[in-house]
Amino acid sequence: MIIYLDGKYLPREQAVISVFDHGLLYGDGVFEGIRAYHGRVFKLGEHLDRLYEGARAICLEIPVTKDEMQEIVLETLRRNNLRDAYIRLVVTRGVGDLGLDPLKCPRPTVFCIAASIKLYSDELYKKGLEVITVSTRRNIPTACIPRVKSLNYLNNIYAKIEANLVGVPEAIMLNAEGYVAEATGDNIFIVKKGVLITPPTYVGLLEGVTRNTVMNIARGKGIPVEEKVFTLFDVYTADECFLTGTAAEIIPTVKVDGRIIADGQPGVMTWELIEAFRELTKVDGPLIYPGETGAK
Ligand code: PXG
Repeated sequence: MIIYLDGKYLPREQAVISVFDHGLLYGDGVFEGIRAYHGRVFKLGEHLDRLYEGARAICLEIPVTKDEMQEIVLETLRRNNLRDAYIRLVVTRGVGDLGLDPLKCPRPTVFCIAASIKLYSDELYKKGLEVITVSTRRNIPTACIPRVKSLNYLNNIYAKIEANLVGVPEAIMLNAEGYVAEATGDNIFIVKKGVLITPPTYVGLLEGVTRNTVMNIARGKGIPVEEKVFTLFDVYTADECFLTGTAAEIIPTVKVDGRIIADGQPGVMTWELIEAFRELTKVDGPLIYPGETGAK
């Protein structure tokens, strides 16, 4: 495995960073999880936009341009001979002293890992997921800003631990007011009377690239889409429910807090969106190996 780290492509054993890196000491930094499908990097522009916006919000100046970063992602994939992959792109505040002041960190650390991916099983997509709501609330937008995909994931990890403890793979998190926000690493959608509904970003959530893609696909199909605040009541009484994220793509959710959603089967609209999403992964994004046509 070859990893990009601060200007170099290094074997895995040599791709190491300092114990004084503030990404490690304080979770000070931003990251992206990106997928490559069929020799193309899906929604790469959208992921890079989010990375650079998050960096700007935390006053972190990324030492490479967006174009250079795109090339870093593509070259890391090429060096690892990958066409289908999960890509982790990370920019930390860099090495500083033991104080938390970011001004003491002269140079951000940039690294990119490309690996093959572990997925939810095909069976889980057919059967649908069981999730619970957890007591850990999503970060309030006036504290650790949920729209920044920062290295501070402890709050979501608390939620994941609660899910692990009862043996379900994901957890729904509410915001401080009790409105549905998202899952620990996925956004949430419900379908009610033919309308596709997801919480607006001001509820306090990450504006997922998959979330936006799904809303665009739905609008293109003439499905009414609403960004609307809702509660667990709306989830329990939904006609369909699913989660979206780069890793999970679109995963039907059929049981929430022990309540069976509708008839307990993945919904018709959910499947329609999954199929359209999978088609889009064949044609969207820059080619990793120029001259190829993408989908085999
Ligand atoms: N909400 C949160 C809190 C996330 O971390 C998403 C939504 C979905 O966003 P995208 O852009 O991927 O549609 C995420 C992203 C994992 C893992 O291993 C998942 C994320 C981040 C880090 C790890 O499951 N999800």
